[in-house]
Amino acid sequence: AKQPVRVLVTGAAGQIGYALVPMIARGVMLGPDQPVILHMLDIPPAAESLNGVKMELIDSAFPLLKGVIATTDVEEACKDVNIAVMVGGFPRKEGMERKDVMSKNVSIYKSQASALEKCAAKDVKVLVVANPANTNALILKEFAPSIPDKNITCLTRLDHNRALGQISERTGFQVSDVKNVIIWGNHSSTQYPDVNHAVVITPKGEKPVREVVNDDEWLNGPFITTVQQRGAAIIKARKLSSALSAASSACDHIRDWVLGTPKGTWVSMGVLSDGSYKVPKGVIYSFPVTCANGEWSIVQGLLIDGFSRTKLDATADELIEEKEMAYSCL
Ligand code: NAX
Repeated sequence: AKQPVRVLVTGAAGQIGYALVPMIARGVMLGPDQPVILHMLDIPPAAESLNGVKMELIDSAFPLLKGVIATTDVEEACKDVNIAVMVGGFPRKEGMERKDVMSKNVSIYKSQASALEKCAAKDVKVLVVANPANTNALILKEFAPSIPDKNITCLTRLDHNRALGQISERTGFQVSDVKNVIIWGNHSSTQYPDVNHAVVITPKGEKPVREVVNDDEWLNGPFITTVQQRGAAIIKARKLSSALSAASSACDHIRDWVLGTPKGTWVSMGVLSDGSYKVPKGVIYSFPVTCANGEWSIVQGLLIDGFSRTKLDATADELIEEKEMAYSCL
């Protein structure tokens, strides 16, 4: 039998946490034959609620779940974890300046980075979900220098999946037959959902999304804004932000990273830029990646046209600005 994998979820008493922990315990993240031990962290005001989540996990009698730790102690939560999904953060409240939210999250990510550095498994894989996700991941990287840069990522898979969903809805093809969209850049409204290399698997073979959709005006306009603004549309409809889709996408992100992407398929992940596609180095930027043997690599050699170039640069500019703002909060 396989040894259990220890998975940390921070902010586990929150909305996404509540959707995510049962998925992990059912094997959605790491596979149906991989036992797990869940480490759940939240802050003291949420301790009672966190304990309620633990009670429900016990009551679910998940066969793969070999243990549950629910704690408000960061170091206890991080102890020996192999996977860390960072969902906890400080939300933007009405009337708050961006800088104030940034400052709160910088201090959270700085201290949680130190705890991971000190207590987690040396090869821990980290996924930051909490916003501003790219910049929180960058701060985490800065303050956990012994964790390899390649092991620190942020979530843009939800945006990627939203793009697949929109193409599927528009064309009538199954979402599982649409692949290789790309989310470039920041997990924010400046992200660039790019379909220039995306394909649909049709009964007559793979066809470019542009050919199947056959409406560049829609692809260059409403498609992009719908994906960029989807989070706001969910809030409007549900009066709450995306939770089950965020949790599901976080599972997709880790599963593909650990178990590999299917041949001929790439996904989007926020990773440290190495300068590929003339993206400035030193920001966490969403790229198309393939994964094998537990490592991601940026897909190389894709053609970037003028329209795309402007959009890749605009979202990079925003990330540089966020980075400067974050550093000014340190
Ligand atoms: P909730 O407010 O429901 O839950 C957040 C939880 O984090 C709360 O239980 C809170 O007590 C806890 N928390 C706060 N500070 C903490 C700390 N220092 N350590 C541990 N836990 C702490 O928010 P939810 O809807 O679950 O969203 C969580 C985060 O995901 C938010 O930052 C949100 O903006 C972000 N999102 C990111 C997405 C992405 O694609 N990257 C999409 C969904 C989501 O909007």
